[in-house]
Amino acid sequence: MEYKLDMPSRGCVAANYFLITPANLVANALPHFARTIARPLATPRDCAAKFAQYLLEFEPSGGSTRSQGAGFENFLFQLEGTVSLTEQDQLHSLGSGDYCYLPPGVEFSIQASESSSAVTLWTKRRYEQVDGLPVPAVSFGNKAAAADIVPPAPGQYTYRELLPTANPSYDFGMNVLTAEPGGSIGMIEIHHQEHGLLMLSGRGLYYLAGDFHEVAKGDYIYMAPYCPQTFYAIGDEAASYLLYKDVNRDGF
Ligand code: UGY
Ligand code: MN
Repeated sequence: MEYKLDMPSRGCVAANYFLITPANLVANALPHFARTIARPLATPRDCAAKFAQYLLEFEPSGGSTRSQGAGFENFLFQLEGTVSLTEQDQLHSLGSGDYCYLPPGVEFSIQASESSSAVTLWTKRRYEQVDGLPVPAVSFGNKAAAADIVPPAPGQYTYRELLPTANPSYDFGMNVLTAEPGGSIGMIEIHHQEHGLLMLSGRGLYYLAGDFHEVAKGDYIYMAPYCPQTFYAIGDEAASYLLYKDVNRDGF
């Protein structure tokens, strides 16, 4: 008897990319996080990724019970709600759109408030030190405060840099790319860097290594090095995504 799968999903895994939609996400736990659902997105487990990204979904008062991030540089981006983040005995509050970069050697603890849940995107990677360059400093910001940058033609979008990657001390960037409906990257990129991409708003068509995928808020895409890629915004609101990209290193 033929079994008909009654659960259509846009999620897929291909040779040099994968797409995970909200319908594909399963709940996981990470050590020393209480009342927290951790959802690994990219990790080095089954792809070339030299970084990892996790969605952390905190219940009220949920969060880490010990400091986190030892041995890595870490980037926290606040998607929903508010969390308290402690680093080097300093207490900070992260609300929607706030972010924080922590260099290797600076651990953190994170906790949602007693009254509401929160969602944070955690990115971590092993820092690639370069002789003669200092390690970046701790920094905080909000995506609304970053300046819009207009890329050269043929790009029909704008982007905001959350980390100043013109500074070669940084080995990755986190950019928010925004395109109005009809806007696009304007070319098929092929590059040695990898990407982790979280759709923040709107809809679009993602071209990945010969395939087209319709994407929307909440979708996650991992793109391996050299994955051909481009994006077209569709629908009736601006599409935007948060994009991890390794930068400033020679690939060895
Ligand atoms: O900078 C980039 O690599 C970026 N434009 N790629 C992308 O959005 N897929
Ligand atoms: Mn790219």
